[in-house]
Amino acid sequence: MEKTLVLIKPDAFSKNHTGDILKRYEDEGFKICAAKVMQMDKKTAALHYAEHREKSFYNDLVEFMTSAPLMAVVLGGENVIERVREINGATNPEKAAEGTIRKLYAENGSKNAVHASDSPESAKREISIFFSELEIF
Ligand code: 3AN
Repeated sequence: MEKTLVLIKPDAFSKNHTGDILKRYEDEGFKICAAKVMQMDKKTAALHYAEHREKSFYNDLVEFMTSAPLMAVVLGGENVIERVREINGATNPEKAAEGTIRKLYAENGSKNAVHASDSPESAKREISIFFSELEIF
């Protein structure tokens, strides 16, 4: 079964949107294979966002992602990587399609409610940052 990493980011998590967001994925038929509430440390955030290290928004992004608890989730299902990114919507909520999670819950292009892996390679790498094999069902 294909798997992807989703982070319900500190903005959505602190506003109690987690249940609604998970329901959305479950309603699409995806399985929750692993989940944990945690607060990312700087080292984990740096690993997770390594590809963005040179970007202008990198420091603010790490600051935000480590500022408060979030929920890390592994979702499984057919074509889950591509489908979850469609359900999440565009990075900038102003450009996100109606009914997408970011259209509903994102504050802006940074505090944008959810993260989801963008390729099989990213999914494998990102899942291993947050979960051990034994924690994934
Ligand atoms: P996505 O999460 O839609 O795949 P990426 O991978 O381009 O977007 O960016 C990773 C994260 O970096 C985004 N989820 C968002 O929090 C932040 N980000 C991306 N672009 C910007 C931007 N222009 N300004 C501020 N934060 C940004």
